[in-house]
Amino acid sequence: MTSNFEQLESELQAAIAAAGDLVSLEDVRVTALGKKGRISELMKGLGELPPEERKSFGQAVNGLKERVGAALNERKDALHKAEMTARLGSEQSDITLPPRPGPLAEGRIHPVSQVMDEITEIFADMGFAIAEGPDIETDYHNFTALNIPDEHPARQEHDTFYFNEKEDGSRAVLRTHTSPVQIRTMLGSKPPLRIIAPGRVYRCDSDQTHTPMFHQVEGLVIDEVTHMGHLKWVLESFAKAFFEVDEVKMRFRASHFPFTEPSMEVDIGYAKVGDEIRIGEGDQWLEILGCGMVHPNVLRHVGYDPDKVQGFAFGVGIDRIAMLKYGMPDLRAFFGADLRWLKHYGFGVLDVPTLARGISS
Ligand code: 2U9
Repeated sequence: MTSNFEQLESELQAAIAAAGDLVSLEDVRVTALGKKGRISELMKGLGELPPEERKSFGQAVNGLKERVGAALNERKDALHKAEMTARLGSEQSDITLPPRPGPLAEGRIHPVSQVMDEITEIFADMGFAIAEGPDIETDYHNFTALNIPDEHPARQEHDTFYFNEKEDGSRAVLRTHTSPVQIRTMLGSKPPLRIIAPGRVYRCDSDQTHTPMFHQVEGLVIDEVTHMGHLKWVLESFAKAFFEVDEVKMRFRASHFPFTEPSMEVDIGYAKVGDEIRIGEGDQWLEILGCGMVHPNVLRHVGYDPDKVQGFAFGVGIDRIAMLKYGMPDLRAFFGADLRWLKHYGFGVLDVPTLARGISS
């Protein structure tokens, strides 16, 4: 009996060692341990043995089963490993290659989104937080809190889209500027504040340079010491970073807005060379934004004490500076959903603007 067992064991061990892949190893397992396998068959003879031999026979079969099982597992692990090593050797990938162009490569980022990302990147680098608010506003947040009371001419100048009157006589509006976002932020927090509010705004106006929906980014800084020198530095740094030039000429012209005092409109110097506009050189002027020191009445409306805190604000038309920077002549094309236009002026999805890489490359 013992030699039969030894014979069977060495046969099975040899078959296990000879199995060159997982499929042949499985065949060996079935031959040895399957329901009708050679070791299982041995067990069936147990009942025919005299009772005194059954115990040692059973122990011998179980020992054989265990050793063959362990050898099978060991061989299985070794084959797995070999298979994996072979795959890793044959399926090499070069992780330095650029991503394969898939459907994403076909898509384009709209120039307005790109310019918004560029602007937020520049101001985030200067320590500004991004604030957001609703497109549908109350009359209070859009006008009254900004020192534009009822009957103020600015209400007409803004060409407001009004909603129907509610039962209590109030009327919601589509925000005409992003300034209500700053009002909401001030109402909800204490100074110091340093925020920008990018987003959509709406005015009932439509021609070659105006669309009923357009985009703005406004900024607001409030603390105890901020003055016009800071305002000029921030705007100059912004203009240099945005137009990607080392020097920029800026001109601050006195203006009037109800929410700032004093108020200014800001022009940057440019030269026209052929059809091209070169920012930072030449002696022509282009208006790019409005700004000023926040009006004390605005501070009072949000519960700030104008004798303790002050600050500056500015507003930039995103669509307009996008046209300037990327040479897009017609504002209406921005919202025409023409794929050929988007292919021409749009940006690759992976070209995320960062200051480190160059804001628009
Ligand atoms: C608060 C206080 C003051 C935001 C400002 C301007 C000047 C401005 C225009 C630029 C181009 C609008 O899109 S545009 O036509 N904006 O000239 N905006 S100061 O002043 C604020 C905002 C919020 C609480």
